[in-house]
Amino acid sequence: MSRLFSALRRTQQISQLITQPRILTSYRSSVSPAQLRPSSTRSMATGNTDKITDWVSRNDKSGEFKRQASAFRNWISREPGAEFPPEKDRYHLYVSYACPWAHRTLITRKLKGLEDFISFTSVHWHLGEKGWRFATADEKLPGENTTPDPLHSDVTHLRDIYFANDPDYTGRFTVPVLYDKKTQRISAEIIRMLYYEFDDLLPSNSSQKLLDLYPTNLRSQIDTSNEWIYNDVNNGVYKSGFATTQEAYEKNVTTLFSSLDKIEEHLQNNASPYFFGSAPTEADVRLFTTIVRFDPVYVQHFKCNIRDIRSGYPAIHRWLRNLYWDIPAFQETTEFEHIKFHYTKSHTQINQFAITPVGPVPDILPKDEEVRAVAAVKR
Ligand SMILES: N[C@@H](CCC(=O)N[C@@H](CS)C(=O)NCC(=O)O)C(=O)O
Repeated sequence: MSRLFSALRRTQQISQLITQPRILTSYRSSVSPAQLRPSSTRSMATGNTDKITDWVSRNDKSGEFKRQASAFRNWISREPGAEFPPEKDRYHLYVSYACPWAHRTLITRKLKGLEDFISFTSVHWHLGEKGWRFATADEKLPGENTTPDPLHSDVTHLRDIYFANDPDYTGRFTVPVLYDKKTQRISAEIIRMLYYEFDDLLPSNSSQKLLDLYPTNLRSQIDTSNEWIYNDVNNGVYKSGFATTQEAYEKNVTTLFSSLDKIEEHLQNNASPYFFGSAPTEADVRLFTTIVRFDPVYVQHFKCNIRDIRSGYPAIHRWLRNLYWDIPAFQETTEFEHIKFHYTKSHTQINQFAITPVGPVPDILPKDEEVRAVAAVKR
């Protein structure tokens, strides 16, 4: 298995080299925590001259949001002699409960039973001028571990961790980040490392160890669906919502809904509660974090309102609720207050007065309840 995995990684790295030529040259040696610079000494909001709300570059006439590729892709590996071996208490995840990409890492960590091996902190839901900040000691926010940075008492913002890793970093300061306490290096390429690399530390035959989120027989289907689901759905909601021209918005919102139609059809014909096969896989994890945010946020905030999930997509709605209500890793990592407040109160270029809409109520429906129109048809 591990040989297969490293072959897979090599293929991945090669494709990354083709699509993201900058990333492998951006590694820099680590800086000691003592060299962490307080964020107040930096004047810029993103490590470059962009404002935090400049999601679409001001020079980009297309009006389209283009998500930055992760810059740091260090890899935990159980291969002998690996630079980043799996070890208990060595790695710390920095996440935001609001962010779908970070949410994937929390779900995977729980599904794989890695709670005792990898610690985590969630930042405050507000993304301000200096990026993500940690909650202060007297702020009581919902969600486990929404606290000051437990590793560096002088650090107030996530960007300080980025600058410690690379003082010349010029990108955005995104979550999730996996931090190596031993070398102070970071990685933003996370979920797949958690699938197998820690397996030797897990009790043999535990259900978490046996859970294979990327099974060999489903890999090509998962990879193919990842490609269009990432572009059209996971990122499609952002491309719709951050568009700064009518054309860019309409192009992306129609693509998003054609892809949701395609997913609906796939799930309608699916006897299992999971996207592929008879157990959860990466495909469920990756799609869930977008769909669970869809009705509470994306419909109104990102103008993804051709349909909503609860009244327009019965098969997606069923799939979503099965994961949320039946598998604790999905429910226990979903924090609706972080999700709703983050988008509506941070994106002031979209929502000037930072008012958070009250509905829909509830954030997610119980399995045996439907919106009135759907219930009326069923009766
Ligand atoms: N590197 C991630 C993307 C992560 C990402 O874009 N995170 C967003 C939140 S959902 C973030 O932290 N944004 C802060 C910023 O851009 O300033 C990936 O592609 O896997």
